Amino acid sequence: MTSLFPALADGPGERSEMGVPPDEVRGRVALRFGERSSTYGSLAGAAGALATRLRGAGRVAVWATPELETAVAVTGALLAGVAAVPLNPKSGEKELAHILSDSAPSLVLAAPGTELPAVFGDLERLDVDASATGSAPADESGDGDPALVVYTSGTTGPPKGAVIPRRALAATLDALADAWQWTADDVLVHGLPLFHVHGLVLGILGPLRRGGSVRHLGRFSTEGVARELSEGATMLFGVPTMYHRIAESLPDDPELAKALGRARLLVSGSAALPVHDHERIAAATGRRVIERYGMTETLMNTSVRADGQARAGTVGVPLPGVELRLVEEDGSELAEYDGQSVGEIQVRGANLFTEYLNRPDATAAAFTADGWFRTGDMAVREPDGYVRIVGRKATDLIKSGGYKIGAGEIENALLEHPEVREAAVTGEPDADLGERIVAWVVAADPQAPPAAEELAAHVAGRLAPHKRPRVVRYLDVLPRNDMGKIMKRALVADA
Ligand code: MCA
Ligand code: AMP
Repeated sequence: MTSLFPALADGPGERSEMGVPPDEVRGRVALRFGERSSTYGSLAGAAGALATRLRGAGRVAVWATPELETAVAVTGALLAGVAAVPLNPKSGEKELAHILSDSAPSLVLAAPGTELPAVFGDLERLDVDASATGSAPADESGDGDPALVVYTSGTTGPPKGAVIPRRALAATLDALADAWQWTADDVLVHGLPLFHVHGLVLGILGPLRRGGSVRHLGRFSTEGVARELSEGATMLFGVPTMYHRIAESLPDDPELAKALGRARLLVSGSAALPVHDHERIAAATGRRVIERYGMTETLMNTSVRADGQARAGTVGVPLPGVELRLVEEDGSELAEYDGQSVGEIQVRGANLFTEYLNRPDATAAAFTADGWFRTGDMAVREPDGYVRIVGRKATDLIKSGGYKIGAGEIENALLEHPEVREAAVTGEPDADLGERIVAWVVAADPQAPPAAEELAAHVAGRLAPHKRPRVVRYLDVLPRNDMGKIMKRALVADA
């Protein structure tokens, strides 16, 4: 297929697809992480050198710290035609062991000096040299070849690896360029993690595909956002928790309001942006946050367009190349655009993943016979085609801080604690996180139940800190139906 990154195109006299002479492109800053940055020229050299080394390496894991090396590692793998598996550097042992055995990488790429946990065993480690120089080998990969394997939680069991082909990256990023009028002149700021689609695909690969620039904050802060938007950044990507924190800071921070007012585009995604935060930001800055809706398995499906109307509570219209329909429980398609008829969102298009790695059963269950992907998200359509998400089919999926978390995964981890006899996990509304994880626990010894902090640390250490329960409620017994199944709705109602 044609290059994923025309601005990295190498070779004498070759002109990039943007029609700009390579010399001019090569001197342009592609990536900035704090004090460190990389031009297109130096990125081409570092990623090219890495690609030469990786050629034929099968799959490679990337220890996805929020640093320059992670961007170089993923770019190098893509130039080599090798699939990258981004890993959360805060993953606990159990989660990491699962991902490593499931994805079977041939080596792990990491920034020099970062320590890797023991669970990597004797897997070969390759330090990424962000100042190396080399040329990438000729790109022979096909558009259906895997580009990324991104792990995502389901309702039960351990996370599944969504295999994302190269064509999906190109399709989704080009559709967003159309919707957002996203060009090489844009400078993006974000502080998202680099092991998920939002921060990695949209936030790093997006600017690189456009020939534009990204400034990563290392970690999100309203100060960092204000600084970068005052110093030339044009776009901000964030999850609703980040926009909530911005909305909270705005009354006392006129500089932040001024900086946001200058932005060309403020984009929110990964979960629903509450109307209250949307309105507070609009009132203080004069700018409306636009929402886009996506999923690890589908990349981006819909968005409010840059030239469209940003309406709080809606995620805009299907992106170019994405077919979207609403379907009733019995599988029949809803024809209504009435803002009322609720159906499950199903999508089809070049933006989709190909399969869950090693999980043909789960892959088959995710698609209809005619190739539509079942998102599990419930929505209505407004008369003008805008999609409004109203809920989710599965109550056992929790969205906290923009992270998708399966209740079953946390229940299993809690049950491995010796002082826990029974456990159930639910999500409840949280102004900051959208939903917070609540653990309902029956202690082995009701007189001496394990402390909430201990259970949180237990889950954080095994799975990941963002999966830890924020609240623990102790019960003598869990409510169960006649079949013995835990009645989670009764738990939530009792809270
Ligand atoms: C706290 N910490 C702990 C413990 N408690 N560590 C170990 N054990 C504990 N018991 C540490 C954490 O590691 C972290 O460390 C710090 O305390 C704070 O953690 P946390 O409470 O999780 O952070 P937060 O401040 O609540 O995080 C809010 C956040 C974050 C920054 C908004 O939730 C976030 O980055 N969300 C982005 C999610 C995302 O990118 N989703 C995209 C997937 P330290 O201080 O070192 O950090 S969805 C997607 O990709 C689709 C396609 C889409 O549509 O976008
Ligand atoms: P993930 O599986 O982590 O990629 O998360 C995908 C899920 O995030 C989707 O299925 C939606 O439930 C949710 N999501 C993403 N963007 C939005 C949005 N703008 N509004 C509401 N929900 C969203």
